[in-house]
Amino acid sequence: MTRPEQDPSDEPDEERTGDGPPPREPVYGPDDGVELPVPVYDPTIPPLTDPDLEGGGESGSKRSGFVAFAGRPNAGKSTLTNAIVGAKVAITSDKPQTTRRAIRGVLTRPDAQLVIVDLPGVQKPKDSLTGRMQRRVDSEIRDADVQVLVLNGQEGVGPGDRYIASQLKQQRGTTVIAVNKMDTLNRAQELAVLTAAANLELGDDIFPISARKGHGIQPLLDHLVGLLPRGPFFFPIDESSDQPQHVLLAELIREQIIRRTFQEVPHAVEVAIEEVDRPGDNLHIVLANAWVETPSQKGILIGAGGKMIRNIGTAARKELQRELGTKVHLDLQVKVRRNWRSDDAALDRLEID
Ligand SMILES: Nc1nc2c(ncn2[C@@H]2O[C@H](COP(=O)(O)OP(=O)(O)O)[C@@H](O)[C@H]2O)c(=O)[nH]1
Ligand SMILES: [Mg+2]
Repeated sequence: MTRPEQDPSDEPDEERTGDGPPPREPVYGPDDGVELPVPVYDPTIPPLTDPDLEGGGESGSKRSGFVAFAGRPNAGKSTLTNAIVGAKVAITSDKPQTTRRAIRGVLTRPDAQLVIVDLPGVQKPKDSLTGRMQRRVDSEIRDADVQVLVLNGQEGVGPGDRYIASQLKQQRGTTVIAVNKMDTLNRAQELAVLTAAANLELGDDIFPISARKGHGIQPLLDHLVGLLPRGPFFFPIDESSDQPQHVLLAELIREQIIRRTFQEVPHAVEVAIEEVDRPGDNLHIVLANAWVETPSQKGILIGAGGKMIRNIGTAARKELQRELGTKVHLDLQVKVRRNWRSDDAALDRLEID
């Protein structure tokens, strides 16, 4: 198999990382490794066999709609999305800008289809990338049937949350508050953050949860379903996300990069899948490029003696294997493209709109 022609505008500054010595096992941090969300809904009870469900029944008994997650970066919106959907549809990390696209996660149960819109954290735009992200956040919040303000219980309620709350008050939909990371709080802190959440005056629907541990999700979910309008389903019942496969695979690789790098690198990295081949039943070959903005960022990503990129490759390969259900050979190259975050053509190609 040959690698496709490189875009001539790319700088010839690249590094092969797919070959070479066998990768060593990575050292996992607390946030690393193959991490499966806690499923909160068991789709086997009762089975979804009603033909009326497939493609969306018209019978008036079912509810269906869009629920947008708003909140500061790091509040746990993507973790909560995965917990509700019961599959890893969104990547997570403690770095801002982990979520760049509006991802739809779909939960179908016999009585309802809930489409979660997981959004980037609300922030001040500073380049084309963050400008696009913010416009998308605004329009998705406007279009949703229900908005959930996800608060970071560990950090408490701050000016950023008050700003988002003021935006949400202007929306037509119902707003619900989820106070996340309750697993990190003692009684007094719980009380303080729930009081601060109530003072945002977004209504009485405040749910203390732990997205990571799966605590408190079911009551939140039942409440959200009750707020959805009646109507046919929007997605096939076996679909858990609207993301094309190549985008999800690229995101899984980017997750491993941002979890292992610091300072500017997590913001500067984007991953694009160039090719996915399946030469045998039990093997996928994935060719991917990791874009950074400067040679020094590239140096950080490669690491001393290529150690960093080998660790990233090993961890990413495990994620891809879990997702694809086969063995995976991952060929990951690091490339420099200056200012891709301000380059609209690059953002279009990366499908960030
Ligand atoms: N302790 C704790 N950590 C959480 C919880 N939910 C999310 N996190 C962590 O918070 C960080 C940010 O989560 P993420 O879902 O990416 O936040 P987002 O930026 O709002 O999408 C990650 O490191 C998560 O593992 C939780 O309920 N408890
Ligand atoms: Mg996120």
